Amino acid sequence: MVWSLVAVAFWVMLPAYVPNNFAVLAGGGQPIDGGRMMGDSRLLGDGKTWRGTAIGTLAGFLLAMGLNAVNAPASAALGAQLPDFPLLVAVGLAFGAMLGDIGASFIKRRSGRQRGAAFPGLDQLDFVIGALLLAFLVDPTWFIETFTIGVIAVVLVMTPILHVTTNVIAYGLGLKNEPW
Ligand code: CTP
Ligand code: K
Ligand code: MG
Repeated sequence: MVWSLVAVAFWVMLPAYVPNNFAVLAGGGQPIDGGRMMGDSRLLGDGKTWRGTAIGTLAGFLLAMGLNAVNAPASAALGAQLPDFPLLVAVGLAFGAMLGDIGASFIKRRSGRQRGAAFPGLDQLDFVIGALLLAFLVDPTWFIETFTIGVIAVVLVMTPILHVTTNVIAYGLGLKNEPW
């Protein structure tokens, strides 16, 4: 029971987990805010780029399509009925994750935090909020069937743990400037 909740939660969030990691790998180029300021701070900052956002979204979408292709054997192997990703949901989860991260940068700049500064709590869950919100907006029926209270509870506990772990690894490998 708990195992199948964990399996479903991890599976369903994978297309929202990978965009940020791919954005880190792909980042660079034109910032989304084009250098614009709001008051004394940048609107978003140099850490949110068009390229990172586009490649991150594409990676999450393609991963969802890949997961759909292996759903049956994976469900059998894990002993859980894993969800399929409708096209719009796949886009919603991936792009929503990027939007959540961008929204967090907006909030960080308004609260005087420079690019790269940590905002514990927000850093770990911004992309989850964005992904869930956009998935709900594009397909409420799928969302309500898939994101039961149990799945959401597991996602909220599991995500910060995974996020901290992957970022520490990315920092250790020299891919990221800060371990958060
Ligand atoms: N990145 C990107 N585009 C995005 C998100 C991330 O290009 N939409 C890249 C940037 O190179 C960024 C790196 O991934 O510096 C790390 O992402 P993140 O930690 O989210 O950004 P920060 O640089 O920490 O900036 P912020 O303080 O605004 O979160
Ligand atoms: K971030
Ligand atoms: Mg950061």
